[in-house]
Amino acid sequence: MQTLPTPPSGSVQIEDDRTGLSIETLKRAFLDNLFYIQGKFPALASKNDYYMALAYTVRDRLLRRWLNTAETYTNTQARTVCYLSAEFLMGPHLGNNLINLGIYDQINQAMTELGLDLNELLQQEEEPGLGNGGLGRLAACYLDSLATLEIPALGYGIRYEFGIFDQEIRDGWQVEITDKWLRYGNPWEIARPDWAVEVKYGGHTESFIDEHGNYRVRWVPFKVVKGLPYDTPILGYKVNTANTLRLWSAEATESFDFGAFNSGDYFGAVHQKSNSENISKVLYPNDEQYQGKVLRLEQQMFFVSCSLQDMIRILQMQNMSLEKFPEKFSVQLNDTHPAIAVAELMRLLMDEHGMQWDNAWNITTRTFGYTNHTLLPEALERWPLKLFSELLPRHIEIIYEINRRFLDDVRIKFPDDPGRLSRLSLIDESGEKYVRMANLACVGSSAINGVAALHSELVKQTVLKDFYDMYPEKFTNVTNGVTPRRFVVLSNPRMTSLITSKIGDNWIKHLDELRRIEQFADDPGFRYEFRQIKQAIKQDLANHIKSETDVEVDPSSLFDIQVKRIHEYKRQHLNALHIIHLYNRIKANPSAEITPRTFLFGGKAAPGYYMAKLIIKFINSIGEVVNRDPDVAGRLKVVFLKDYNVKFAQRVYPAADLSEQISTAGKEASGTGNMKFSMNGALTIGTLDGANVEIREEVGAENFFLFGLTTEEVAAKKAAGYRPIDYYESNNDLRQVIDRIASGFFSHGDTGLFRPLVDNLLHKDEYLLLADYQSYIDCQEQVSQAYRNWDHWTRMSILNTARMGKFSSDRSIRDYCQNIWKVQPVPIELKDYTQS
Ligand code: OAK
Repeated sequence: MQTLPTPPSGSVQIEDDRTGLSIETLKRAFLDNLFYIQGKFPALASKNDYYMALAYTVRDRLLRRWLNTAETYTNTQARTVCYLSAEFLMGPHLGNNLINLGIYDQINQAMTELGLDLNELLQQEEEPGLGNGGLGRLAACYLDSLATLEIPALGYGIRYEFGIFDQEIRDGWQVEITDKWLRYGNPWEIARPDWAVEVKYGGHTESFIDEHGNYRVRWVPFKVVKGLPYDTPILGYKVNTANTLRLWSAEATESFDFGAFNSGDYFGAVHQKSNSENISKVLYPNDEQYQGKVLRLEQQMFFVSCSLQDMIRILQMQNMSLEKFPEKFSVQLNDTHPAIAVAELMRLLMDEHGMQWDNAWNITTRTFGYTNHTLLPEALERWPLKLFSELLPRHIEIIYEINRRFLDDVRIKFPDDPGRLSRLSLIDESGEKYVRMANLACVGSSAINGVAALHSELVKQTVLKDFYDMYPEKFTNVTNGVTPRRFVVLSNPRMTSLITSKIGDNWIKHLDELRRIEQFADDPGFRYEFRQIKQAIKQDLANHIKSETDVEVDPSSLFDIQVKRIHEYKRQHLNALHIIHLYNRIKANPSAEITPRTFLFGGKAAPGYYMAKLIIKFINSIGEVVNRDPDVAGRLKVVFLKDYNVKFAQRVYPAADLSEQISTAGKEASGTGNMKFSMNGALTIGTLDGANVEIREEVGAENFFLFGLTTEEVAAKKAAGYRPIDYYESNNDLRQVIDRIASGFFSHGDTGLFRPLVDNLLHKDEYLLLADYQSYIDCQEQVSQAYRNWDHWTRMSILNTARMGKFSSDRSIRDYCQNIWKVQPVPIELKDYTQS
């Protein structure tokens, strides 16, 4: 074991300007950072300089907590959660840190006194968009809750140089722009070059017998890449705990390969360097769409190996034996992207640390938990065996051995069942051979969970059924949650103040306490204030829309919002069909009584997903016609807001009246946007899918607009040979809607543009839009009627907010801690270094 020098005693002197919270100190510290870090004086400073100076001022105030936390965890050898995720969609840090530090108001005042506008500075932050959507944002919410609950935790992922692309809309189409989020520097991270590690790829393996007579394997790689950790503090809400998000950046092992350089191969030397650095270059922008690219597998192996090596370093630094690995760490696999960790931990324990198979396997399986985030077959990761073996020759050997032993166990439990064996095998041998990552995750983990009650049941009945038969005890549910700090307190300060004025602020950490505002749902004064706040926020959003798109929307109209990734299963085009239905009604009868609505959409499409991109064009084309038709004026508006991201999400959720959660039943694993909307008082129109089911249970069926087929009905309809054309033929209204699209009405007479969409709906309709159409339209009519009764609508809205306690990510994290991770809080005492 590595012996480390005893650290020098004594403590750091931290100046008051780095910790002090008085307005005067904050102002002085801010100007100091502007001068000494940004190298600017006020007359020359840009908005970004001011943002950076403020960010450093806030970071200084985090550091003592961060270092105290690390010190406490080290001294107590605390059991730690390691959350392995290829994505962390953090969103802007500044506002969140102000909330969690409890200094939002002080900083606001300090900035005002300096003649600056805090809101403008908050808008200046370039958000780290290191994720695609739900899975990455969930990881970010979980880090917030882990810190708030004082649970020792590390988030491990990749420091992509380019995160999710920025979306522009040109002529109604999505255009992707690279996300250069690091271009002005990142004040929140600290590089830790001392803790860099190496990751191997390619080459071959050699076996040998060691000095104890044991069979051992040595891996001779083709290339080695260096992983450099960058740490970001994750502060909990009003606690001293500041955990760490550790993201790995890839570098060449030598910044120049001098061998190649001296032999005259200058190009080869530079090429090798840039090749290595490519590994952490860019986030793959596909959401729930598997792409078998070798660089993606390199990325997965990269962050997994770096992270596991880092855990071993931490264990050794704390003088703990490797045997203690599963007691020291509980490692959660966020979907199958990090599933290679099962084979990599085996390799590290056996090849690098001399452990025998049985012992290594016992440690490995006690360490991991696996969360499944989707049932979509196209998201299932399976690597072509050839590609996998070439890149990871040692891992494939280990996987074969895991498989051999596992299939022996299967044979004992299920004799004479070759079909089952081939379905459970880690290797798919039905045609071209593949390595099945979900199977590896299931065999190598002691717990497997879905992300909502319905989803966890479906996991057991469908994708992982054979594993459920084999290991029923491993399966459990943890319903997703979202952090109320970012998505209520920071996003909706006005509603936060109103609630706090009635019930105090305990609810921010104990969201169940929101129930206490139920008693005010019938109080006319409270209703009035609640509604006024919603109106004011809608006005703000309307101003924003006007400045972004030049479209005027009426803030007293019903704000009907669907923001999420664009995907056929999420059915943004069903929403669009409803808009056309309303439009047709007005055209047929210009004096028809229609509740005025503003339809807002936002979301990115995977760059290679043709149908999703066509749906964006479709929505924009409808908007173009509807927004300028004088017959419709004042009643319908359609806006697609570009570049939906966390920063924008925070503006949108509080402004919604109606939240569209309309996926085909059985397709949306959970959804988390549904929770954010409802917490902010929006009513949901939704199917019985994902967490909608539980949201409806909590808020009450009478406060939720339900429509559509159930999962069982969807399955039955498909099994019976679903024919969408029958719906088209038998429903006049639907036929008129589809015919309008097909006629070229929304495409300047071009009947070809939306043909693929129409043909798909009429002849395939995998996601059953036509089967759910009438139910959706009828339900939307109920929404329109309900919105006419302002008072009752506000009551329902208040009850939605009041009953969302279950969906705090604090509850999810408590569930994980109790049922899966078996980890306890470790409170952090704030040491005052300045006193010693
Ligand atoms: C992305 C890539 C591969 C597999 C799953 C995803 C993903 O983002 N899934 C989403 O995860 C969210 C968090 O659990 C859920 O709320 C969404 O329903 C699910 O689609």
